[in-house]
Amino acid sequence: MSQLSKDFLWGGAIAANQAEGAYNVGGKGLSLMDIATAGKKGVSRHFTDGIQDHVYYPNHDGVDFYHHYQEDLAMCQEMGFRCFRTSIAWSRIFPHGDEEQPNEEGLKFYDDLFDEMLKKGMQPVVTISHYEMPLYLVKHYGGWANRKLIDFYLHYCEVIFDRYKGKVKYWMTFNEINSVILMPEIAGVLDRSRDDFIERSYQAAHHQFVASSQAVQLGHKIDPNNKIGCMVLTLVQYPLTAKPEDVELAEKAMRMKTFSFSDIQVRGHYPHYVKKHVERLGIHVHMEPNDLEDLKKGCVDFVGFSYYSSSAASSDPNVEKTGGNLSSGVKNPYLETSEWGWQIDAKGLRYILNRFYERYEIPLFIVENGLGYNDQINEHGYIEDDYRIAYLKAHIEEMKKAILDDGVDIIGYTPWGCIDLVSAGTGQMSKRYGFIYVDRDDQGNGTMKRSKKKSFDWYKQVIASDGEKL
Ligand code: BGP
Repeated sequence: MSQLSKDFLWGGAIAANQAEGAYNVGGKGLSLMDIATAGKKGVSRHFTDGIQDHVYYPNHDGVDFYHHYQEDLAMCQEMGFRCFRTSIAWSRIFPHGDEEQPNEEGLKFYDDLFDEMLKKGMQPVVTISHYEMPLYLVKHYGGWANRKLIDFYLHYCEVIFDRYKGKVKYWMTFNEINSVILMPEIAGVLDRSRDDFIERSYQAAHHQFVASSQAVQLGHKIDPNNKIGCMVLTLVQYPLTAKPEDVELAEKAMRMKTFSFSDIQVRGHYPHYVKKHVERLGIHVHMEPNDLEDLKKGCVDFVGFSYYSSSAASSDPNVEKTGGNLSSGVKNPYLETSEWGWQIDAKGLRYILNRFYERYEIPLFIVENGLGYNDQINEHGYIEDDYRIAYLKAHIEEMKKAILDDGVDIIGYTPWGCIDLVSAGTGQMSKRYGFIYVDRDDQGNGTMKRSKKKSFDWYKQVIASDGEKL
């Protein structure tokens, strides 16, 4: 038997700032991402102070999910989605982030969106903050380095937990929480030239951990049915050779870049190796008396994570480095590489699923996985994305082995960018992930018309057969 259970949550994932567009509609304030995705470098470019009039920002329009969601969800329903992952744009609910009263128009938008999902048989899976903190909090408070952010975030959480009670059950507190250290700008910690940049980044991380643990407690109090997870970017690294130094380096990278974040959120305390690391950095992270108690009380219910690629670790400084999602590993000669230099490794998914599960023994949720590709339309106006089908098929096969052969408990699978959207890393449309094509290019031309790629019908049969027909 190679079918998965009927309640396995097959679906897809997007994020507000990369899909919704309508960046200044409905009372929405500016978010940090509204000034960060212009040009070719996406989130890694320098953050400007505000909108530059002469620059085109692809995510200001996104794929206009804000106005197209009914049509988009109808297509997802046709594929048989049982869940749909998106995020709430914090700045739609609190345009500045520090207000007392929420913006009713923003709340109403997500009410309608979640109602539409439920009507179409999809469980909403909601990321509370997917890189989209209000810009005002960055400019006036210094982002997450400021402790006040905990209260603002908690107030936001309280409002949305109350409002969407009974509609949303699955939540994640911060998208790829490791980005707070790997790319602190995403948490509003700016200015790398300052001496205290690293200290502020670790302080910001501590604040996010405390905020997440308080949000978990609050979410459970408001609705005991809520399932609240962390969301970690998995940076799988293998030793390049069997040389003990390489093994040691790979293990260290796994610990520091991936497990340190999930360890804190799942186990509720700072692990010994993180304490040592902070000590070695010679920085001081300020903690309030109840912080450690909060971490303990606010352990997450599941581990949500993204997985795209893996890399290798080598003690040889001359070995070629590889690209990847905030990865700093070296090239693995046994793997193929995507157009953007991300190494493709389906077996790495089974590996990380097993590592997580043996470590924590709580349910896992694969909330991002997929292949970014510059799709070309053929002479019949169709996209034959066999490369995407091959990528997803191989990953689903490994996921199935983890479930059926290894006994790992997995809630669901939501491939990233199920509808084409603006890439976070490049800030452009041309790095596409979708089953659904959106007619929009990097310069902002196109009708926004939706159409099915070949992978659309393929994924539909995967879901209809409970993962049997790949
Ligand atoms: C993850 C982010 C997503 C998404 C994805 C793909 O890090 O959570 O927002 O963008 O990576 O990355 P990219 O858009 O750079 O191809």
